[in-house]
Amino acid sequence: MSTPSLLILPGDGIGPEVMAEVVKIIDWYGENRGLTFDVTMDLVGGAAYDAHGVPLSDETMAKAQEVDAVLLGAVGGPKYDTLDFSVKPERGLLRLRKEMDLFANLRPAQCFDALADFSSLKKDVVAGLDIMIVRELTSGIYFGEPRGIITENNERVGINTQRYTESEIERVARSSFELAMRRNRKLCSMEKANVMESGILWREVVTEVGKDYPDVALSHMYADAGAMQLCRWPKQFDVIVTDNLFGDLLSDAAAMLTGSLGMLPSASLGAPMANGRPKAMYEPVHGSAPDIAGQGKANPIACILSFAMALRYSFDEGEEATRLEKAIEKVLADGVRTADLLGEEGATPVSTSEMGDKIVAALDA
Ligand code: GGG
Repeated sequence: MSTPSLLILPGDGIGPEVMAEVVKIIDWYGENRGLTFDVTMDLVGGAAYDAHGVPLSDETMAKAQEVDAVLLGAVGGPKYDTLDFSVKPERGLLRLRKEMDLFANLRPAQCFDALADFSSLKKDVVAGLDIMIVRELTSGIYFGEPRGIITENNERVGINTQRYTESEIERVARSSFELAMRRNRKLCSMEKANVMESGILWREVVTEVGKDYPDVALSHMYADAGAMQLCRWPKQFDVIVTDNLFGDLLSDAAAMLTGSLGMLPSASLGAPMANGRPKAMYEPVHGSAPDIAGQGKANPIACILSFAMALRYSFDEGEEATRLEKAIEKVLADGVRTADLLGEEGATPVSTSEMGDKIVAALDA
């Protein structure tokens, strides 16, 4: 088999810092497990805007379509706040998701034992938590037309449109049922069918797809009630499927059940390529965190866990993914913590790069 190809787009803010730690892990796999990757580094977001005047060049987009997987850090930052929306850093990320057609964004929220005490919730609420949120990623209010800021009756009006076709709902529902079949056969679909037309259609289509999966216990919840239940007793869920916007909000909330937003990885998957593997991009759920960028404070675990997801879903290296997850578990069990995993008066945190080094050392052990 030819060497698997990986396009790395570190992006902005803490993106390059956390990605530097993933590169150490990739090097470790090459040196110790004979697992080498054909790695290309490129620009996305504000970094691409600074270099090329666009948040994602056509050349980079073409590369992303060719490789076996894309690994992205984070995009955005206050420096770009006043730019026209068409060239904002986030548009680079949205273009990748849309043009690669990465419709199923898997966001696992798992609470490592060592962090169960640290979560903002009671230990029995989060200990052993292992849920999967599937966020639809290529449609909904992020992409619906019309959109824009217009002037009407002498005042400006901001417009976004929530729009879902049956086929868009159907394919993400089917992926979620398939996932549920490989897990605990339980799927909860979240929308706002009480107040939104798209929510009514969402519920109808998910119910219809569910008829093909009689072994999966399907439930429906309004997304606001789902947010409350996630905080109250998250272990009632296994797989959650929801739309683009609700998925973004619910997964950030779920991150805090694991201890920190710095712990949540993601895999954005599309249709299978010629080799049978899905088109894929992996990225931490967190953004560019400009407030701590360049200070060595960022937690690289979400980005490293995203690489573990790439090993599992794109490179058929499930055992190596588990090896990496166990190394992270060991480091956390040893009490190693970046600042986000310590309370205000906690012990001294390690830096981003020290956390990466500790994980490499745990892989060595
Ligand atoms: N690593 C994820 C990231 O950089 N997120 C920033 C962002 O622009 N997110 C848009 C969204 O997913 O809603």
